[in-house]
Amino acid sequence: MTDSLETALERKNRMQWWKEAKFGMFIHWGVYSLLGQGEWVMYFSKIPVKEYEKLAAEFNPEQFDAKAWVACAKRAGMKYIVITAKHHDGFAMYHSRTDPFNIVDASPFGRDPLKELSEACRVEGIRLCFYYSHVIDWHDPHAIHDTYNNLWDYELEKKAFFSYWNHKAKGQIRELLTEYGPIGLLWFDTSGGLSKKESEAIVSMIRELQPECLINSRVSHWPDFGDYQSKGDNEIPMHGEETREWETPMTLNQSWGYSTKDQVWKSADALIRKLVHIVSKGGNLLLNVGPTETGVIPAKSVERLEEVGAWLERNGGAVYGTSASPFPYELEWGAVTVKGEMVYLHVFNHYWPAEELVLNGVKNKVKKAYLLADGNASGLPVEQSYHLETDHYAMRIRLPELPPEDYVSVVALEVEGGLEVDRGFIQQAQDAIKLDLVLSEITTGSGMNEARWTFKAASPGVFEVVLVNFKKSGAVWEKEYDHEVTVRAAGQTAACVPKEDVVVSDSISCQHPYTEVHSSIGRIVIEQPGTYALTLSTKLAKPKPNGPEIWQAASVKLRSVRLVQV
Ligand code: JFZ
Repeated sequence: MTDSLETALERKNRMQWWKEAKFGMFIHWGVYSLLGQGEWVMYFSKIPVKEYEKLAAEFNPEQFDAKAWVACAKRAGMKYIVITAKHHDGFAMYHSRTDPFNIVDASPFGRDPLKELSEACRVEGIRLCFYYSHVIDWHDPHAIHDTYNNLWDYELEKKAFFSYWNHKAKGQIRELLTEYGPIGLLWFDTSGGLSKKESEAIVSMIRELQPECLINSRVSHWPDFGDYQSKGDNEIPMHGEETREWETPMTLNQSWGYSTKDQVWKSADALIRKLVHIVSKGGNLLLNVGPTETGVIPAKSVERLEEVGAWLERNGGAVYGTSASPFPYELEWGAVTVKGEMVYLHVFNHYWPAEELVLNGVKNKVKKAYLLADGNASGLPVEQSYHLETDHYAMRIRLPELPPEDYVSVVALEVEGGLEVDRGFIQQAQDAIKLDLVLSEITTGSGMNEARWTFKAASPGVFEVVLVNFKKSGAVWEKEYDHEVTVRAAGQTAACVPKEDVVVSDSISCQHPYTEVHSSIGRIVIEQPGTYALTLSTKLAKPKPNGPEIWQAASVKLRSVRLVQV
């Protein structure tokens, strides 16, 4: 049965465990770990298949311990594991009878690590899932991708796609779904060039073999196929960018497969902030480890995962099983998650306010506020008010002088009837007015597009108009911003050719290979509190394209306009 035939309820039920889980472990592990240069080494170094097979014959990860890996994931607070069953190099990390290029038949290891992981996951109640590179395969002479093929051993003209597709690809997917117990999800990848018909064939086979197994968007032809969207690597979407379930696949450093050189590790602080930020936007975090050639998860990865897990041990109730923040913008001081009548304010410690936290737009009564760390004991004073003339709901929560937690401290609110907020773009106290592009009304013109928002200013004053872009490493800024950008609001105009005025080093929603860049467009004065329109004219105000990848791979991505009170 293909996806088009099933009901929304069937899909919702299948997704339930994944939506509640929020946090999973990604594992990139293979023969490439021997070289310590990441999982694309065969492609970048054009290693001939015969040479790569000799490398496989040296692969003997004798320190591999499935129970230890599952225990690491569990201590980290992760609820599922997605491991590379076969990456682009074509080497199967399990005993495949479809193709002899696998860890049992083509390496001295002789064991089936996925079988051992399957048992360890079953015992610990962790869902086992598989990554499978279904289109790219640099070992097989007939695999064809629209961009990344092994043309140093093989000639494109001599490739016969279906002899790969109907044998190795479909055969191995069948093996993974019939020999390793219940599989939580199949994580397909880089499907460029796969036809809709063949994508549907894979989906039908999966639904037939394991109807409960989830499928990610990279099976291809999303959103016609797939249960949820895998964003681009390390990509966190803007508010409102996703209308379906989604996840951010994220590296702990900047590599997926084991890399001896890459020591650019995200701190535990950054990881916990990014986790709650992603969950507050309604997504899952799939956080990666790249085990070594001996089968060990790098110590720096384990250290960070243990810190994240310790925090989740105390604060997981504000993460697992929660829903997204109803505010349609990021909050400078942290993130909001919701579960029934409970609202969790995840305050980043470096924004812990001197006296009180202000959160505007909460319409209903807060029955009780307390620090999650103290349990129901602390009882924090809450003041709520409504200002008729500006239709503005204000709330102030008095906090202790110091945050109780490491990195992120959670303020729990019990809200009568569940949280209701002003869903407009309102001014938060310590915060800029943030207008995400995907929540604007975009009219496309000949080249220049126009994005339009309405926002509510509570406190008049002078506002810096700031453009927020994510710039991909290697992108040429001037090539994208080769034109004047115009912002109009409150009867005033600010215009300039945007420059890379500020590069934000610790952005909450931007990761390698992008950096967050702020550009000042000028200033506007808001004389009176009230509701205003803002229009932004620029070539980069493009409506979200249909194919997810195009959006994710843009060299400069316009994210939002911010009005920062000066
Ligand atoms: C792919 C793989 O090529 C890579 O080795 C790793 O497994 C990663 C998780 O997935 O890389 C991608 C695929 C898609 C995007 C970016 C990197 N994208 O859509 O932006």
